[in-house]
Amino acid sequence: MQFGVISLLPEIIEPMLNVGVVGRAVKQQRISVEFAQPRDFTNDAHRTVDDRPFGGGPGMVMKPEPLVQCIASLKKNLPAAPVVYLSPQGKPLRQSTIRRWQGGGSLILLAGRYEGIDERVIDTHIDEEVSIGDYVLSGGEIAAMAVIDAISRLVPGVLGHPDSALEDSFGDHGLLDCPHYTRPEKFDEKSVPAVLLSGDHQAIAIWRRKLALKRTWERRPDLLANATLSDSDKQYLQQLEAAQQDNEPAGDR
Ligand code: 9WO
Repeated sequence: MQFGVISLLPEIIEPMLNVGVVGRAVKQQRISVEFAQPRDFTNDAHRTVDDRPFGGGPGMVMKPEPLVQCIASLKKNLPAAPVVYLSPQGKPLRQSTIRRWQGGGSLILLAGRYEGIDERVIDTHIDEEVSIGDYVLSGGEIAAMAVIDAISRLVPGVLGHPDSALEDSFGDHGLLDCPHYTRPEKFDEKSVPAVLLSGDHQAIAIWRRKLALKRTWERRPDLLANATLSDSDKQYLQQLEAAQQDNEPAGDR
């Protein structure tokens, strides 16, 4: 997977390329990251990349010319890469988008600063504008890092266990993950659910599926609309709905 990243502050992103899952992927040459610096595409002595907003108001806007030249420069090596702008105004990022981008093999990420970028860059040079959540950061770098991390762990060979990328939250079924436990068996007066110690692999799989469904139903019911559900999954969800209608205390479900 080849990434191009446009940023005024690549120093924010660089450390992640040396550590953890992403660091290993870089060292194994399964991913690469090429940076483009907008200041390198200015002509004035001050290397100006921002300017005052037309119409007035506070803050500064990133000038279009250096950004468009950064995109063109990265496209020399990544001609087929979609160009993604990270912003709170973007469409919510989902695991399905991450999978699609990974499948494409290359991606250009534009991390903005200040109050944003000139809208005409978005109109004609950005393929997708995406948000990683409904909050405002001081720049797009942390959002770009989230995208690089999420894609990298899907690249073949990057994770040790080939199934571990598929089996977690959103992996194949589009549900939240079930709870996890490790030793000790008793901690803070709380025991590990007995089924997990039973050695009955089928009972464990059923228990995990139910807890994934219950959590998703409780915390993120919006995800159920697009989840892959079997008939017994649907039956269990109807059970949860019925119990709620009967006003059963949540702890009894
Ligand atoms: C700054 C600002 C200051 C005063 C009034 C309104 C304001 N809006 C912004 C703003 O949105 N700045 C952005 C900073 C411009 C684009 C890059 N920045 C950014 C990206 N902040 N947060 C993101 C982001 C990206 C993806 N998902 C969530 C947040």
